[in-house]
Amino acid sequence: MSDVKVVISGSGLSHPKDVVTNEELVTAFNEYVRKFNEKNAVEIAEGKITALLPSDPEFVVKASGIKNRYSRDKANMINPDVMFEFIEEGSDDDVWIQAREGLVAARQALKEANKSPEDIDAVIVSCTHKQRDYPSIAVEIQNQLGIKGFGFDMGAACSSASFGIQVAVDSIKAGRAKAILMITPELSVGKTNLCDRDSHFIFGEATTALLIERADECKVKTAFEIIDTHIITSFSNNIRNNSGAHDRSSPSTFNSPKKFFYQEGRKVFKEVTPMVVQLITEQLAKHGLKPKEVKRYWLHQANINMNRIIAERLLGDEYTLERAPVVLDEFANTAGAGSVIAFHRYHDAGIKSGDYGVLCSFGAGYSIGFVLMRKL
Ligand code: CO8
Repeated sequence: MSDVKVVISGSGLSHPKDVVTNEELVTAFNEYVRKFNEKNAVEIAEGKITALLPSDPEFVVKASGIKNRYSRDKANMINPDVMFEFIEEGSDDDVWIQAREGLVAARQALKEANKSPEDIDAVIVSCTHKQRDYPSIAVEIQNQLGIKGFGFDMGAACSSASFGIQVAVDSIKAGRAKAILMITPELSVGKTNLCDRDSHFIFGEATTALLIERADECKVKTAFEIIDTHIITSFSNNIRNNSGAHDRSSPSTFNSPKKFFYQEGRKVFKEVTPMVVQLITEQLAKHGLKPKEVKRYWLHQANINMNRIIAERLLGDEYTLERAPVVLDEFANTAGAGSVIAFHRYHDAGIKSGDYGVLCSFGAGYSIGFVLMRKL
């Protein structure tokens, strides 16, 4: 690989305006449960159907750190007779919501980097779910911004952003682009089973954008040089979603709960936590760095207890929320966008020139992505 230096010179964040609190979500869920149990009282008494158990806002905060999430369709999300978020597709001539959110975040990133669309050669959309198969969301955003060059969609579930960063860095180092917008527009609620007690509270919606470019093209002094990226995957069924190309061709699975996100949350917690600590520690060692020498960790935002354990193992007695900030309380789990939201919100205060930061995401696959940066 060439010795071209690559930086992140801008970031952006957009999200729907409606906030759904745990209390609102749980009230709707519990009313859904009450109605379900009432409707199926006879079968439940005969042991043919298992009664549903209620959810609890205190459990949600304690088990996950989540207090609120942003929604695009709050009314239906907390309507016990609907329990779903509807998003209008629009006509083929409209710019669809995933691209519109991406445009908002992308324009913020361009502004922070003091760049215009003419300076950009490529758009990568890397996220968990696409609103449609094609034309790709990236090409739609590219078209709206008037960017020449190329755009494509990719994804690695919760690790989508860090995997997207690696692809962008590699493309720039290979000379295929000077500057790339890497966008993570997550529409997670559509794949959240709001009738499932174990997971109804987990996800919220947000979109992030990063402007990644050659250091010698960078116009701002506040950028972060990307020193290293590393991605790994290891197959696991513990986080899964069986929706895909054959959704409409199999009546037997059409309404299956497996078309939504489902997981063995405890197993994920136990298995992924040590993998993340090991990967970060090993990658830092390759650069002669100890975990405590990293000023800030922008970790994937799935679970506050998981993040605390990872950060405590890395930072020991130096662990504070300032060193590994959390945005779960406001956003919930926003899949691939979480670590970039943490970066976007917490990359200025307390970080000076020369300081190291690590962005690390982890999730379904399993997939883990590591990005080591140093502030210019
Ligand atoms: N209310 C009240 N009680 C509950 C609830 C609830 N809603 N849910 C479970 N309980 C009860 C259980 O019944 C259990 O009771 P008992 O002890 O009597 O059996 C008790 O609470 C404990 O249950 P759990 O063991 O399941 O609870 P945990 O403490 O493990 O917390 C979590 C559950 C929060 C799910 C936790 O395991 C977790 O967050 N794990 C990490 C998972 C993770 O990081 N997953 C990554 C997912 S994101 C990702 O990879 C991207 C995927 C793509 C995005 C898709 C977008 C839709």
